[in-house]
Amino acid sequence: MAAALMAAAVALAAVAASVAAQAEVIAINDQFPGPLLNVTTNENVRVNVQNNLDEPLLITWDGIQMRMNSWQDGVPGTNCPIPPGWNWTYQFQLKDQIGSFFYFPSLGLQRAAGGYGPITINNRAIVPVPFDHPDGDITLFIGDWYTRSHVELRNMLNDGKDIGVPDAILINGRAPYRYNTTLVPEGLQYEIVGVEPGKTYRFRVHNVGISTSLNLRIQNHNMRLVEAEGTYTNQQNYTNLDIHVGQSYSFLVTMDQNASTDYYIVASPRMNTSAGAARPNPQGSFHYASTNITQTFVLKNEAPLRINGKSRKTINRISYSPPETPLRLADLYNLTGVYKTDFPSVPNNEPARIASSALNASYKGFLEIVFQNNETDVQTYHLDGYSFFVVGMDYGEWTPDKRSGYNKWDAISRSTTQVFPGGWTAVLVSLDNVGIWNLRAEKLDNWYRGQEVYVKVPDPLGYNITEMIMPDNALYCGLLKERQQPQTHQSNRKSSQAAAPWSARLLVTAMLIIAAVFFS
Ligand SMILES: *[C@@H]1O[C@H](CO)[C@@H](O)[C@H](O)[C@H]1NC(C)=O
Ligand SMILES: *[C@@H]1O[C@H](CO)[C@@H](O)[C@H](O)[C@H]1NC(C)=O
Ligand SMILES: *[C@@H]1O[C@H](CO)[C@@H](O)[C@H](O)[C@H]1NC(C)=O
Ligand SMILES: *[C@@H]1O[C@H](CO)[C@@H](O)[C@H](O)[C@H]1NC(C)=O
Ligand SMILES: *[C@@H]1O[C@H](CO)[C@@H](O)[C@H](O)[C@H]1NC(C)=O
Ligand SMILES: *[C@@H]1O[C@H](CO)[C@@H](O)[C@H](O)[C@H]1NC(C)=O
Ligand SMILES: *[C@@H]1O[C@H](CO)[C@@H](O)[C@H](O)[C@H]1NC(C)=O
Ligand SMILES: *[C@@H]1O[C@H](CO)[C@@H](O)[C@H](O)[C@H]1NC(C)=O
Ligand SMILES: *[C@@H]1O[C@H](CO)[C@@H](O)[C@H](O)[C@H]1NC(C)=O
Ligand SMILES: *[C@@H]1O[C@H](CO)[C@@H](O)[C@H](O)[C@H]1NC(C)=O
Ligand SMILES: *[C@H]1O[C@H](CO)[C@@H](O)[C@H](O)[C@H]1NC(C)=O
Repeated sequence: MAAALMAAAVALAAVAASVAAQAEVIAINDQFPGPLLNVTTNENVRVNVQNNLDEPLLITWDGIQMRMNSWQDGVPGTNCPIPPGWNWTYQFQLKDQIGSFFYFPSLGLQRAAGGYGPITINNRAIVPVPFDHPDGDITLFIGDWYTRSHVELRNMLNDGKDIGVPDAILINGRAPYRYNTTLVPEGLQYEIVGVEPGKTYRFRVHNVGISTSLNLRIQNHNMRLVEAEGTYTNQQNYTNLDIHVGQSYSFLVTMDQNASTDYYIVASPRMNTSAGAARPNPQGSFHYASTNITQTFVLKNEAPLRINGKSRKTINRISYSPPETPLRLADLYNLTGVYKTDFPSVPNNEPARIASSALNASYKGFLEIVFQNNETDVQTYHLDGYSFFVVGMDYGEWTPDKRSGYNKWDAISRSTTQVFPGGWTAVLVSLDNVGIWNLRAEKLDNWYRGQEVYVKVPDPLGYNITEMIMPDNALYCGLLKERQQPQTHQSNRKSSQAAAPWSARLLVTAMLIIAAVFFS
């Protein structure tokens, strides 16, 4: 007999009813969540993205490092948006990475409508994994959900309004199980995960929501944490774990309970979190503690500030505004005036302003970033192009003497970290990846309102030596739009039949067709 795990995402108020109504979501190859990109370390990946939305699109690869190749990062600082009806082929190598990641649309709050899917990078067969091969692999996307469309949410933010509280928590795009007949209306489709007694499964869990930290548990089952965003951890057991927006974890779960009943998988909102979250430890590799810090950025976020009558989010009083010309392209074409590398590296009390400003970092340096959260809710920050060592976290104001309390031995290396309310988080980054890299708030509404900055890591040797050259198919826009050749395209939903997933081992090829579909 096989027990089932039922996703009992907790409904947030009695509004789950609206989830039952058909919602327009961004689907990939007609799927929501999108298809798995199942790849192996060092493989070359080619993904053709066909944009069948009626708005511009970029897909970004959360946690994939794009070594020396920010051209493929899929954020507006490095790539021109793929116009509606056009397709664009991403091509990159998965250098030395393993683990559980995800892709998502990076523009205009589109992730609030879906458009995300899993990326699994497997070890090469000869590389040992620090646990027995699990009997199965299960991906869970958890996240809050608004019944308003991403366009409505975007308009609210543009008008300076708050988007309010979410309407539901979804697991794998599905509504909650009817755990309470008052809270959850009947007839909703919920997620069921079929499992067999005695077997051990690897659960890869991603919080792809907009703004809510979630607590995950599997009724009566132990969750053994084994991976956080590409790093194997010291294996610790949890009955539940907080997963903040944008974070990814893998757990091993053994089906050791009575198989004659089903068990809930519960993702419930954490409105008020404590620092008692996971402090996982990696299998140590890089000796970060013996390296001297060469540069420090202290980045402080504050409650939304009004700038030009609009409610904006800031870091060090700058609310980022993406220029129409990607920063990386502006540099390549020697265009001045597109952005400045004058982002303040420490907090200040200047009047808040909207600007296209980047942080200047030096290649081969060893960077300390301190995130200071001056707000009353948890923040999460993600850095593209790197993983960083999370060496310290505490309440109160960071001061240089806090360095003496850093974890110098076994800090976790990951790409997304939480920063607790009124607290700080310190991370160390070895700047070994040339390019222009997005450092962003993972909470979508904050990100959209300017809580991000690009970190420029220039190559002192120049273009085409350490850094890869611009790909032939790069799109042009903004000040460079005259260079863009028109694209002939066949935009049709039928082409999703052609979505051949994987072919050769070394060159993994995928086609992602992004479209808005009605999903019930
Ligand atoms: C992913 O690829 C690995 C290695 O090739 C394979 O063992 C595994 O079965 C694949 N998983 C899925 C879900 O296709
Ligand atoms: C269902 O939720 C309602 C509203 O929160 C609550 O009053 C009720 O006790 C719950 N029912 C059960 C069986 O938990
Ligand atoms: C975690 O639980 C498993 C059984 O599920 C046990 O074998 C293991 O020793 C536990 N690990 C720790 C660190 O407690
Ligand atoms: C499993 O649960 C069923 C129903 O509650 C019960 O009859 C059975 O004895 C239980 N089995 C074990 C091994 O506990
Ligand atoms: C770090 O700085 C200390 C003191 O300035 C110096 O003695 C040490 O050699 C440096 N370490 C490295 C790895 O450069
Ligand atoms: C930009 O400037 C560099 C250095 O002066 C020069 O080598 C390069 O050709 C220029 N690029 C363009 C596109 O003009
Ligand atoms: C940025 O850093 C590079 C290399 O470290 C340096 O050459 C350049 O002058 C810096 N630019 C600014 C504006 O600080
Ligand atoms: C925000 O910063 C001010 C000034 O440093 C400080 O007084 C206040 O306690 C901070 N609030 C939080 C929540 O961090
Ligand atoms: C890049 O370098 C390679 C090898 O030196 C050379 O063949 C190629 O023409 C260069 N490409 C560009 C765009 O500079
Ligand atoms: C993608 O664009 C290329 C180049 O413009 C074109 O040849 C191809 O037909 C397009 N593919 C689809 C599916 O539209
Ligand atoms: C959570 O919120 C409650 C009241 O809303 C407050 O008393 C408490 O200090 C908060 N805890 C944290 C860790 O922010």
